[in-house]
Amino acid sequence: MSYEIPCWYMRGGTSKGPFFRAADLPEDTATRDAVILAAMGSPDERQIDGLGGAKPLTSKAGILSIPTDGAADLDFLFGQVGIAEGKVDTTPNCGNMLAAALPAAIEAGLLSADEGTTTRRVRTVNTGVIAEITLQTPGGRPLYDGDAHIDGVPRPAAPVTCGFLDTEGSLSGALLPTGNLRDTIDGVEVTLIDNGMPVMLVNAADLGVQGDERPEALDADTALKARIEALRLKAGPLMNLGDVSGKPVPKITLVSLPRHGGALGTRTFIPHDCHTSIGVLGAVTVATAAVMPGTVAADVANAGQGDARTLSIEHPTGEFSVELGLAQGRVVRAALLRTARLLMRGTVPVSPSTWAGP
Ligand code: NQM
Repeated sequence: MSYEIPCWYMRGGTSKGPFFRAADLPEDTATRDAVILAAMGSPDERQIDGLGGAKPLTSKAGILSIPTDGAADLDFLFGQVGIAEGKVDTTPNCGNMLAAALPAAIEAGLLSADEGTTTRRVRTVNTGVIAEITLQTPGGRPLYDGDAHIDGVPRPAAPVTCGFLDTEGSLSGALLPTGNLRDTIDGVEVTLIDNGMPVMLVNAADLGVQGDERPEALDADTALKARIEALRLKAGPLMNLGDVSGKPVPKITLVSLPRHGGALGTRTFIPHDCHTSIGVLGAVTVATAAVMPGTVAADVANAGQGDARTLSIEHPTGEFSVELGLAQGRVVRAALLRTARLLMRGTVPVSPSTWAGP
């Protein structure tokens, strides 16, 4: 027996995946995950029998609902869908998929749009982080075509602006979970920080690389990847994340001097593959470290001055601009630009043996 689940397949920033309404999915978490895995074609390293794109950035899903506690206008539960692994991880945030959550909710009839522009508070249920998202909605419909360009997406599109407050310690409990601006793990100096995404920062030179290599070259360097994973496994418990061997956090960002006039150079592992750009809350966290003297990011960063700064984070396919607001030297606000697009709307047939249907 197979069931048809309504689905809105969206690009959000430099990621993409299906969005579902929570009410259309099984309530029980294990059964819900079995449905999502079946829809995505996991576990299978090619995801050949489903919607997944066989890479971490294209093996993601969003679940939408209207909160009843009034804390936000929309609840977005993010799922990082295992590729070869039959697991949906709802631990981390994803700021790229978040950029698509509001247009998806309007498409799905969960929320209505205002005339002209629509601003709503969207809560990422995974961590409780609330973002203020603004879309263009002429005629009360999400507009996708436009002139805004983000590196990592070939075509321009309508802007989606994302503002974050209160991202400190999203999963680690504190901005600096060890209380230190830098720690030493296996003789390597690292900064362990979480301003929306738990990240371990390492100077690329300390791992014997330049930090401007192509992602494919870094992915092919098995000795480097083994070293990074060994550091990450030790960083996990220090960041209050426990045993992270099967978890997608912390991410690892190799930092280096900027080469294109930006604030600093980055190569980010998520956590085993090198990102073709950088994640949204990953970029907010790296930018935050860059403005904090004493971190390994500050060593290489051109971090600017003042309480309102825009940091251009260089990455493999260009740059990511993060606007930071500081008060007494502390980052209290972050804002950035994304774009999103509806790629397909329809239904996805699934027949997980564990589900008796809607
Ligand atoms: O950091 C990739 C992405 C992400 C996550 C990852 C993200 C974020 O590019 O907020 O957006 O870090 O796995 O979508």
